[in-house]
Amino acid sequence: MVLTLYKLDASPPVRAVYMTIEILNIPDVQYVDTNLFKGEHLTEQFLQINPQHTIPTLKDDDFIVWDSHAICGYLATKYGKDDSFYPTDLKKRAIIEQRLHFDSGILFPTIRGTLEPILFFGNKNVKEEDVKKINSAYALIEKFFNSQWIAGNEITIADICCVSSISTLNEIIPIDRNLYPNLQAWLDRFSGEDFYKKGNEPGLLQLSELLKSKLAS
Ligand SMILES: N[C@@H](CCC(=O)N[C@@H](CS)C(=O)NCC(=O)O)C(=O)O
Repeated sequence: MVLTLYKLDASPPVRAVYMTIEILNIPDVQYVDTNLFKGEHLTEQFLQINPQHTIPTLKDDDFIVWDSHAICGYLATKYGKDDSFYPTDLKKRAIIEQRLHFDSGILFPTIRGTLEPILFFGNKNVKEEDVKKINSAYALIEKFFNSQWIAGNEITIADICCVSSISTLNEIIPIDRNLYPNLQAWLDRFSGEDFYKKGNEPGLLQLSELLKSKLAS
């Protein structure tokens, strides 16, 4: 059985999958660079694999799935020693799904809407409307916390998917600790974790440096 992940290290949803792979200790994943800046996601070969032309995309033998949330759920279910990382309990699972949809529907579109004009179309600043969207996303998620992790007392795929996005937004508009103390405390909780250091920080740094260079050029 061979797992292949089509990826670009700087991509937030790819980093969510990296962290999931680290947490689950999945060995022998093959990584295939798919450079969006060179249009490698639009080749006939990649479109055969994923007609939506997004990364991350996972191939597990002849089974293919894309979207980080679906991939993390698949890997957690297949490789988790127990179900704590993606609980099957009805209500725990429902809260996790809500956080994942928040990531898909609010956090990631905010990142994409803010960064695409800068990284791909030559814009030289973060638009005021995007600053507002980012702060409004922070204000919403701040109210989600009633436990240590984002969907309960144990770390789940909801934390992993949301932190790849929130750590990215934090590079664009730093979180104001006074306004969003729960969010900042949650983000700080990851900094000592090996899976975060290996799975998120290198790609986050790449993206942050790319952003700075585009804004300065
Ligand atoms: N909801 C998707 C978003 C995936 C996505 O849009 N990835 C970006 C890179 S960060 C991409 O592949 N963009 C190329 C395209 O949409 O053509 C996920 O969580 O995987």
